[in-house]
Amino acid sequence: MSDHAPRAAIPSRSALALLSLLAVAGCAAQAESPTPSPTNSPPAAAAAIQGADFGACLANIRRMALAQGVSAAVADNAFAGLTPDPKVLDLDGRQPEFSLTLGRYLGNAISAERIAKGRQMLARHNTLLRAVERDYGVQAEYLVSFWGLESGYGSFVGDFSVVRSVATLACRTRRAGFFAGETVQALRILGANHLQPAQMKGSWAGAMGNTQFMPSTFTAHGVDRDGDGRVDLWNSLPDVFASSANFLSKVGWRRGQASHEEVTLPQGFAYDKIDLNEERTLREWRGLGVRLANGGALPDSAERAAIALPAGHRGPAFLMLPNFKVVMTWNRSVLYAISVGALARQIAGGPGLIREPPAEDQPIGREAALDMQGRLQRLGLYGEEVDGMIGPKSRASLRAFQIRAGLVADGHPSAETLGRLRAASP
Ligand SMILES: [Ca+2]
Repeated sequence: MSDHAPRAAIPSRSALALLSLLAVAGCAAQAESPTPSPTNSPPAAAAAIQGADFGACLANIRRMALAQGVSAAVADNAFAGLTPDPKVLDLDGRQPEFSLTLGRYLGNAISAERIAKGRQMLARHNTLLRAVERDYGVQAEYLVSFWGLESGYGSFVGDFSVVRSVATLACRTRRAGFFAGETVQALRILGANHLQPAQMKGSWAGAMGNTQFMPSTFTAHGVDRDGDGRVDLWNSLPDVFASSANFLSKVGWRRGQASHEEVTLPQGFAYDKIDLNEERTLREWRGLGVRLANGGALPDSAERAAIALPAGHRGPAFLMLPNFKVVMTWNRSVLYAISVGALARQIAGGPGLIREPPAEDQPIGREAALDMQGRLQRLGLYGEEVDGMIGPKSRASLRAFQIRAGLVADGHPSAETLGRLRAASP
């Protein structure tokens, strides 16, 4: 996942977070063309923050922090002897080489063990979870699901110094503006919650605690549920669940609703009606022959939703309900959002996927994506930049090719479609 504000969490280097990082490409493949990151500062703005050296950069951030009410004592204590962290820069420089398929992503995110532990946690913390659910309207199983996906129920929360990580990223990368802001927020957290910098641990990119909140999400949405006078996302489960629920409720969570439903599409379905931005009412989808995957009818409702086919027409189809978009505010990856809903459902005792992703689905690497775009371009079907990122324009071009070749026009770069494309455009 890339650093889209206002996302709650960005990747730690824990196993799942690595998965989430890899999902950036998956996200781009499923969702939208890679959005220009709002965190890339224009060069002049970055230079103004970064100054001549690390010390000058910290002095600039200190000035910003003091203007936002951080005390000089807190800033000086946090910045004393601070040096850039080379490990953070190394991890930041690594780019994902391929996007994960739905099958691989879900296999990594939702193990039998994670479901079992989630059910245990739901039972163990039931009173607290139900009280938070009552107050914020976010179902307990979703709170547990986010917790499981973000930190393995608190088992991996990151061991990097958050202040050092975000200051390093502010002072040594192109995302100076975003991470300078995160550094200021990290200092505010230290001051408001009476923490020592060494106690504030997180992922290499500054995501903290059981919820893996970035500092700005922490200050905007953190809740002191247990009433001890500080927000503690590392050790207090009341604070953890209430903060997650508060974030989700503020970005529009609809009380009691699921984030997605698995559906089936009828024979001969016009797959070109499907894209992440192609919303129709449930009534219209019902009229087009879409049914719940368990065989039930879709409700005759004016609620609008799009359908996702993250593994193409041979894989499962998902009706993305309004709460799906809320989950994508937390993390802008379609595969992450599907995982949150699928894990929540199973934690609550519901079924897994009814239709499994096709086993032969292969991840598309950057090289293969470049190759695909080049071939579509030579066929006159693709007029955009050949950039190795599969977004809506690439999918639309691939659909045009599939229609021409008599294939199902799902826009999915399956092995079959890519094989036909290679034959058609040597
Ligand atoms: Ca507290």
